Amino acid sequence: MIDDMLRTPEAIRDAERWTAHNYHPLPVVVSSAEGSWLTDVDGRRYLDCLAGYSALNFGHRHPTLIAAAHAQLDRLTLTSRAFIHDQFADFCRELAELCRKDLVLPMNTGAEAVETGIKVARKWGYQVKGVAPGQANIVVAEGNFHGRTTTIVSFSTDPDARADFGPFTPGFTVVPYGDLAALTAAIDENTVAVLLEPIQGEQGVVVPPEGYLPGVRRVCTERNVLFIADEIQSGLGRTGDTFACDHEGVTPDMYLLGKALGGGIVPVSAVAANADVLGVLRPGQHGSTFGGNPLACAVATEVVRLLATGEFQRRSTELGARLHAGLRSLVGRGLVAVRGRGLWAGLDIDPSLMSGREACERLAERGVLAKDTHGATIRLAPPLVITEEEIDHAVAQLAAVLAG
Ligand code: IF1
Repeated sequence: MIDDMLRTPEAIRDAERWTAHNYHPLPVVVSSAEGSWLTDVDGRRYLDCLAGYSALNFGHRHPTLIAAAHAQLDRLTLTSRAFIHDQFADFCRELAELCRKDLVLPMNTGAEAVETGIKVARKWGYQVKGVAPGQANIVVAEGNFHGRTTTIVSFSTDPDARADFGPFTPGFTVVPYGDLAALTAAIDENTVAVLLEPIQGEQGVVVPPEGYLPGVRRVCTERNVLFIADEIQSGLGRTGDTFACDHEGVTPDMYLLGKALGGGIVPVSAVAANADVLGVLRPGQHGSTFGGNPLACAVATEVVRLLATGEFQRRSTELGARLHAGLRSLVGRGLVAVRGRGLWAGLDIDPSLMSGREACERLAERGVLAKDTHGATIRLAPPLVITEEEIDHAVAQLAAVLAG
């Protein structure tokens, strides 16, 4: 009886009727949210342990970010890059300073930042490194996830991401993730860049061996190859540092940023690099209608200022230690392995118990939202505003799900 009265089933049917089925969402219809908590159309509350795949690092509707959005909405929202606006310089300067780089190129989605990085690396290769025209190659990793455009899936190793989307963009060499020898061997005279996630998110929060990223940095310097770090999911406080590369003191030639840069309010992405790299671009060679728009800049500038305090990096480190301690206590009690750093974890569930999807469905029934990646692996990435009590609650619900 109560189920007949719930609005959720009707809202799900309506959504499914009018959209392409490129997702298989959990049967949850969210209507409002604040901090780490979501409320569905029937008033049920859920603890958000996905945080928009790390786009909600500061929680839902962080008051400082919402206030910046409201103020800008009442002043100016879009100019295109045909003109300059009064939010632009502050955003680019403060993000460049956070990245310790000379320049920033603002875009909108993560994939656009990745595509921008690929184009800039190729142009740098031809104009600065002297690679033969049309011969540039970029080394990437097995298990990579960098977005969904045709060029990006051209170097994906996920059959579902590639099937029937060809023909593909050439110029990419795939090597095993974490294997420095294989990466070094793959670099030749036409290699312009190495593109890596410092921690592979979609692959299941896979942390590379200690020393791998410093090794990549060293090899790229020695071979005059750009090290491009895709920090779109791993960056901006998620792992306990501003950037995941910071953990081993590695500075890439190019940061690719997105997701949380927009504060969970507007899509904001960016490429940050020094002038000898981003300086290869001239007017008319690259751009975007919405890239660096006033609303995006107003919100993202406040995001950069929140990160500049170090508060969210400290929270991710301290609360992440609590999360990982709780998760490790479940190894052998339904979990096979736990990976990750800070408030970011990949969990391998004993596949004989249930799939990752089933675990997420059962967690949702218990008021905790998470997302499976592949098979029996789920990822936990709560907002960095989560509390100790909420972490303990999430771990307790997971333990109950695993215990059946
Ligand atoms: C979906 C995955 C995560 C990313 C990294 C670039 C991008 C992403 C490291 C592109 C985006 C999103 C895409 C979204 C779900 C989510 C995802 F499951 F797809 F793989 F997080 F792991 N680099 N990841 O993680 O950024 O263009 O989406 O802004 O496509 O379902 P975007």
